Amino acid sequence: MRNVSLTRFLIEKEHTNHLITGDLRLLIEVVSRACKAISIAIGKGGLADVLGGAGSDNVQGEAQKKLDVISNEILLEANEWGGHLAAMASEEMDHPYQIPHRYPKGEYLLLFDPLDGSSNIDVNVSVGTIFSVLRCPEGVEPDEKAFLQPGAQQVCAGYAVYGPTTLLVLTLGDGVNVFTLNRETGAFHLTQENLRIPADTREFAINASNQRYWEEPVQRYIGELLAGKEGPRGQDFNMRWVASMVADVHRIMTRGGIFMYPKDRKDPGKAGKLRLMYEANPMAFIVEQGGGAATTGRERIVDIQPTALHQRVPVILGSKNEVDRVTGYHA
Ligand code: AHM
Ligand code: MG
Repeated sequence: MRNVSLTRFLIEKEHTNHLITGDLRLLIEVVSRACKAISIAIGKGGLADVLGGAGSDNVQGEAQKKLDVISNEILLEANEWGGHLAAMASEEMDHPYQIPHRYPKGEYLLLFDPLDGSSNIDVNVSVGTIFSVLRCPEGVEPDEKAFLQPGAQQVCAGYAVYGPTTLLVLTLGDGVNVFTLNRETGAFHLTQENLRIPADTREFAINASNQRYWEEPVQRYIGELLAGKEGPRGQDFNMRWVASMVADVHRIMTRGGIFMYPKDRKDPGKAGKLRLMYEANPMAFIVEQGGGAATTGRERIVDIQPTALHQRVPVILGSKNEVDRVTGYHA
């Protein structure tokens, strides 16, 4: 493969393909630098006293880890002064973050889950950052309402995985590309082009401890997979659950599979566990760009008209034929 840095890749997308604006290129570069800084902070672990809880809760009432707060601050500080953003929103902040008056403003809205899977941090298992980019409608104040656009309007989405290697997986709406951080030079380099998810799979990911709360279509689907060779599918299936969405999705991007955090009856006030705007939408965009599918069981995730910044949705994504099958069971 030709040796292409993220910088060169983005410049070619801007000048040769005219796919992105200079501001969007700057935005992605800045986010990638923030991910590098987060990767370094995570890598220090116990040496820098960054593990453990922060002693605070986020807007969804979940206990924040120190690294949740650190990662959120890294992303805010990196992105606030460059003039490419109108506002930012994060899993860790109740309301959108407005660009301080002393800095220029741009046309994009950036949303992120700064450290996804952070319950895995203290046990040294992969975590990641998920982000989504929208355009702020012209002449509109970048308040919470401006963010409430269907995922189909994303202009870019990506995630970083902080695992044995640090990866940045990116879509600009023309396929999915993977960049690996060279820890010696500090640059991201293109290592996989145009990732494609196999349409069929024998691997599924779901938190089976919630089984008693699942709805009928999911009970049926998982029951059939578990029945294996002797069941209606006539073949055995394998199961994986990292409990870091970035790691589970990245496995699916690499070798196929289906990931489900479906609607369940555990908490009638919640439609699912994962958040639409900065988890489900960016991952759905990436998975669809890789030839996979992403639905709630009832509709395509990126078609949902959001009603709140932190709203939750059921998520079923991955290999197309399996996602279509479960979605069909809901019909
Ligand atoms: P987080 O954003 O607070 O880390 O929560 C999201 C995570 C996902 O990464 C993962 O798929 C899921 O929660 C795991 O949930 P569970 O602990 O119920 O298995
Ligand atoms: Mg998350």
